[in-house]
Amino acid sequence: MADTFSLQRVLETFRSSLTENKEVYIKYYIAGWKELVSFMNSLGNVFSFISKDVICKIQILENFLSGENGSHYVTIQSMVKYELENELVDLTKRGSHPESGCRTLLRLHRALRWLELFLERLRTSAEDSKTSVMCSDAYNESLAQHHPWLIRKAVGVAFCALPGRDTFFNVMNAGDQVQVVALLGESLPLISEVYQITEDLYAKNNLLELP
Ligand code: 1Q0
Repeated sequence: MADTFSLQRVLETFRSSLTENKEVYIKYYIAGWKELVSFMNSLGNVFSFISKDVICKIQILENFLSGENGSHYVTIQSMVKYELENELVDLTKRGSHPESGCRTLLRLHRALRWLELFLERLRTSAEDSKTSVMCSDAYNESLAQHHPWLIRKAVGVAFCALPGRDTFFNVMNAGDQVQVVALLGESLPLISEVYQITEDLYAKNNLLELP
């Protein structure tokens, strides 16, 4: 992973995450999140409680991937099948498998919806739009529904520390604003596709509310 964030690289990792028959490689899904974390870290310490949580979840999934049962964790589809068949998921309340791959990935999956909503707002925003408003609107429509009051408050505080729209466009390292908007237009369908495939898989297996 290079030091400077680039939207292009995020796009490439999410593109690589789709297999020919539309399964999702966990390795690349995680790589996409790592890029986003490196971006978030560059925004300052206010965001470290968020990036710590994401890093922790990435680590759990990486441990599965490099562990003795790693071959079952190649795609999200194979992970779901393996963990369900072997009763490795706490389905209704936390018990003997509090950190299953399925519940861990679900948290990132919900956050991917936030990212999709936020980037779509950014793509279509006017020059004077506020990133904090775009971020919190996207958050309230997605992740907030899964977070308790205290976290929602802390997240609200962090949003106030977000840099402005121009800075966001610059750090994406994808050229001028017209080029960034074009690249966002190219990235979003991919992110949506990865999101939707995961969403359908989790819905089909009744996994959308894992504790
Ligand atoms: C750039 C601004 C970042 C704004 C992030 C918005 C989402 C905030 C949510 C943060 C909650 C973190 C605190 C911990 C919560 C956990 O309790 C919760 C549930 O886990 P668990 O184990 O207790 O059941 N965890 C989560 O819900 C996971 C949350 C992950 C949030 C990931 C946000 C990652 C953002 C990355 C930077 C995106 C930059 C976008 C623009 C870049 C251009 C492509």
